[in-house]
Formats: sequence, C-alpha cells, structure tokens
Amino acid sequence: MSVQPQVVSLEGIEKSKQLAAWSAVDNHVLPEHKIIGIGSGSTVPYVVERILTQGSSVNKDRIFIPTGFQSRQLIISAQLTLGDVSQYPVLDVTIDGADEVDHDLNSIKGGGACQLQEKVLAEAAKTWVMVADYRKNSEVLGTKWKQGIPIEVVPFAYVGVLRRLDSIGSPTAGLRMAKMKAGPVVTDNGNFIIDAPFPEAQMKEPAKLLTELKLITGVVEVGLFCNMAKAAYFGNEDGSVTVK
Ligand code: ABF
Repeated sequence: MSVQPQVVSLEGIEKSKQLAAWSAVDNHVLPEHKIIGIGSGSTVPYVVERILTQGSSVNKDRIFIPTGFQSRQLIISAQLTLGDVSQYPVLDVTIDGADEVDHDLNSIKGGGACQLQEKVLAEAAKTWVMVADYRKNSEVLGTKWKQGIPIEVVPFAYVGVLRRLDSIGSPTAGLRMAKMKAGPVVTDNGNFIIDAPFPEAQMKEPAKLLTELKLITGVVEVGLFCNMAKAAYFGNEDGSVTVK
C-alpha cells in the first residue's frame, strides 16, 4: 500500500513558527529588558510581531541589535530603535532562529549565511533563546538538516579549507553557490560559505567538532552553537509548543 506523503499546509508551518516566537517572547522578553538582540531567518519576524504587541510605552525605551541586513531591515520597518553591538556589547536577551537543534540545545545555524554575527549576539546576550518550527526539533544534528554545517571562510583560503574538511570527514563539503548568479554566496562580511556534511558519529559530539573546525586556518566562524542557549521553542502542528 503506497503511503501518500502528508502535505503540511504552509499555514501549518508558518503558524508553528509564530507559536514558537510568541511563546519565547512572552517568557524571555520582559518589560525590564532594554537591549534586545534580533536574529535572522523566517521565524524571527514573528518575534518582532510579538514584541510590538508589548506596546510603544515599553518599546520606546528599548534598543534593538541586528544580526545582519535582514534583521536590521526588520527592526527599521517595525520602527523600533536600532542599535549596534559595539555600542551595546551586553544584551539582556537575544532571540534567533535555527536550522536544527539537538537534545542538548546544540544547534546548526547559518543556513542564512549570518552565523558570525549571530554568534556574536548569542555570546553578548545574558539570555539566548532559539525559536523554530517543529521541523528543526531533532535529537542528533545532521539527521534533519542535511545541507551540512555552514562554515564562513575567507575567500583567499577556501580551497585549503575544503581539502582539510575532506581529510577530517567531509569529502562532500562544497562552496555555497548563489541561486541567482553564477558565483559563490558572499556574506555580510565579504566571506564565502562552505557547507560541510559530517558523519553522525562526529555530529553526536558537536562541541568537539566545533573546536576542530575553528582551528582550520581560514575559517572565520562555524555554524555550530554549543552550550549557549537557555532554551529552544518549537511550534508544533497541533498548536502546542515544545520547549527544550
Ligand atoms: C537563522 O535562522 C539562521 O541561523 C538559520 O539559518 C535561520 C533559519 O531559521 P528559519 O527556519 O526561521 O528561517 O538564525
């Protein structure tokens, strides 16, 4: 008997993103929080949507710090006050998306090529929280996000980084190419992204793999966020929210 793949309506996925975002804001963006980091991706607009419902009397005294161009435009279009992490190096809370989150709150991030700025704001925040739809809720990294670990590299060194990745377990690592033009994706920082899939055995020890990858000459930042998150919120198809 053939099993028809269940087609989840887009509304289902978008609704689950909104559920995660609203729940995270309600629990972690409190009136006393004044410096707030806003991450990247398609779930984070629902974070801003919920923050706006807290009212202008609360938001007028807040500064919002972006993780990149998309996040900056989101803050500006919401008419919230934009700040810079060099002006506000300590944030009360940062909320960001994720590509996949494991049972220990380790995550793969960087599908949107902003993982460097995202990790800066994650480290700068007293509280860092991830929000995502149910597709990102995982046990072992790499079992749902199949594109590989996003690694930001300086263009000068990318061939050497690819050779090193091959030798340590990722022979299929490759330069992320831009969809619209024949050329590599270039990050906000002028660097390339390499997507590097690794075997499950290595993905089961993400902190160890992160250290190994960061030591490769030419690597700027790695899309593995380990031991950083306070919580992760996932909206589910049934309207519930899972909190790790
Ligand atoms: C960002 O959120 C990136 O790290 C990641 O690629 C993206 C994915 O989030 P979404 O599923 O919300 O688009 O933080």
